[in-house]
Amino acid sequence: MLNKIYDFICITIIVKKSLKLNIISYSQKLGFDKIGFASVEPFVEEKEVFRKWVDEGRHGSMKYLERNLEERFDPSKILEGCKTAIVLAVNYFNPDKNHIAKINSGKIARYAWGKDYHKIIKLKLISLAEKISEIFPDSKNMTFVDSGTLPEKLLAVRAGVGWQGKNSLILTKEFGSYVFLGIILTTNEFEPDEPHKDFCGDCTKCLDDCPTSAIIKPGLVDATRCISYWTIETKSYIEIPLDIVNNSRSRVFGCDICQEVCPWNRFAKPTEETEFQVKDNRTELSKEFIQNLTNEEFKIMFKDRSLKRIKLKGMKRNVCMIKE
Ligand code: B12
Ligand code: SF4
Ligand code: SF4
Repeated sequence: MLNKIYDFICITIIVKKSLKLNIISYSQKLGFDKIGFASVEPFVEEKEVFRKWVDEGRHGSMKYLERNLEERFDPSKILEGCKTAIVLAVNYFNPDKNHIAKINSGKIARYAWGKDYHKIIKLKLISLAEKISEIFPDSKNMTFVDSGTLPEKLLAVRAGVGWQGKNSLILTKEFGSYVFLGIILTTNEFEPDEPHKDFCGDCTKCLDDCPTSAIIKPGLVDATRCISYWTIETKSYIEIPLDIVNNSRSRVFGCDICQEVCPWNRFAKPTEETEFQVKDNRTELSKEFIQNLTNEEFKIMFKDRSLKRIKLKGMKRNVCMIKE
């Protein structure tokens, strides 16, 4: 009798492992570069760090971050019966020799060189979620990318996808920090992976080199001091503060400085995702080009790119960031 129970347990473990491998291999077929599985216990301490960050107003005008605090740090409150968070990462790195923009030109952050990642990652996540439903017909699955709903970076660390660097971003040994994250919450239980170890060591390069001192302590960014926030998240009629403009290093849309200085990004490899290849060779935009751009041209040119988010008005406002 005991032997039979033992055999049953062994078979169950083997079947579970092989189904997990099945999901991993399907994720690779879809073009995900990394995958990890995390349990979904609430993040208790991190919730308090986040609450304080919001209370101090460091989220600026991103009001969506004030909502649903309890759900955000407890995935089972978002998906009833949730057992696992599957964390996916896609490398989006494109090499570029000119980190410094040409005179009278503004740099676009790397994440916006190809097509808008939100749609591309979402479609991949949906395909993977469908595969999970096929294998586990009783499971419920939800997909997330860059949503206000979940702490994607904390889940990525717990799932062993990467560690949270002092610049607050997820770093991977294979691709550095130029990876997008996507999450699937599922009611199916998968064996969790080991959380990722921290490999920042004594390095403080990102803290030292952030031009606006936005990294207020290791792992925590004050959005209201961050160039990325000012050039992407704020309404076009809001003037960018002078001390941010004066230290802009000609970043006209987003900012990559705390990633460009990171030693781990020496290991970044070009992305294999065709949708993230550089479009029209536009990694920077000249002041003159932006000033002469019409609404129609802007709409056509940036139709499927992240830049369209700020509209032409936002782009023209951001011209103040371009140094002569
Ligand atoms: C709001 C937001 C922003 C804001 C605020 C950024 C920030 N760092 O908080 C702004 C607009 C500034 C921004 C900018 C960028 N963003 Co953004 N952003 C988000 C979003 C939606 C939420 C992040 C958040 O919750 N911030 C609030 C702070 C308080 O939370 P936190 O950073 O996780 O901080 C926790 C840790 O500090 C931890 N903690 C506590 N103590 C300690 C101690 C140590 C040592 C450590 C390491 C951690 C730690 O607890 C905190 C609270 O939970 C996420 C998607 C998501 N849902 O997670 C994308 C996301 C983080 N963004 C992303 C990207 C690509 C960017 C940019 C690179 C874009 C660009 N090139 O301009 C920049 C990078 C700027 C930077 N250095 O962070 C990617 C990052 C991918 C990656 N490899 O990590 C994400 C994950 C979107 C995605 N799905 O891919 N972003
Ligand atoms: S994105 Fe730029 S401004 Fe924001 S923390 Fe990094 S280096 Fe500083
Ligand atoms: S620059 Fe140094 S401290 Fe900052 S994220 Fe990279 S390794 Fe960590």
